[in-house]
Amino acid sequence: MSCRRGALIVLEGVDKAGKTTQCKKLVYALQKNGRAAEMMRFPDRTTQIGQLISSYLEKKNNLEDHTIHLLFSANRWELVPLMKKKLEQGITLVVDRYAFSGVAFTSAKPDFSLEWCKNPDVGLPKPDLVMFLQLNPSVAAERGEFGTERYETSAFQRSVQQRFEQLMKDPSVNWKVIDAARSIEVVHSDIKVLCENIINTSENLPIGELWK
Ligand code: ADP
Ligand code: 2DT
Repeated sequence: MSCRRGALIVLEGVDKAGKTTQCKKLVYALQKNGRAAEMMRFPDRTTQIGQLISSYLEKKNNLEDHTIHLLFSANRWELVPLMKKKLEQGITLVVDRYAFSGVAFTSAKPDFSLEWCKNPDVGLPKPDLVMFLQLNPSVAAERGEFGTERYETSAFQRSVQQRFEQLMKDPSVNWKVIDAARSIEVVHSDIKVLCENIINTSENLPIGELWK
């Protein structure tokens, strides 16, 4: 007898858009409604590859730009067997950043095309829903200072935002843009409705392949 699968739900957006806050609230709300749900985040800094990525982000090591891009992708691929297993067990996965961040951040660097950046992630489990938390950089700035990690500057974040906008033109991905300038609770209730719907509509569908 086949069990209904969980949904693969991704939250994307620039720094301080509220991704982590909303992922946690969503998982809690789904669980409270009796749904099996778990949070994941990329990069997953706990694996060996993840530790290499983490020291790169903390500027403790320097890696060549193509190399770090491929490591971010490898960090997703190494988690794919676990993700598939959980989805097949009926667990909904709420993921803080995915391949879209991978492409948006690397392609914001000079001389990287969107196409080259997408390639290593082609064939990953395709999210049933990708919510983009849209936030104006000036509002993001009011949410506190940038940290000290790599990429945490407003000029770089503006380029990342432009790359996300290009990625969102792709109709093969189920994008939903969420106005993240509203209160945490208002954003949460929008997200919850979208997710309850997608969990119901994807439970009998096979897991898709990203960008294929
Ligand atoms: P991200 O994961 O996108 O970087 P976070 O969820 O860590 O963002 O939130 C960044 C900061 O902004 C945190 O201090 C958080 O409490 C605050 N924050 C998140 N959502 C909102 C919101 N809708 N309105 C105001 N502040 C918010
Ligand atoms: P946080 O852990 O604060 O989300 O920061 N990034 C992320 C990439 O450059 N490529 C990727 O594939 C992913 C998933 C975005 C993580 C930083 O790493 C960037 C910010």
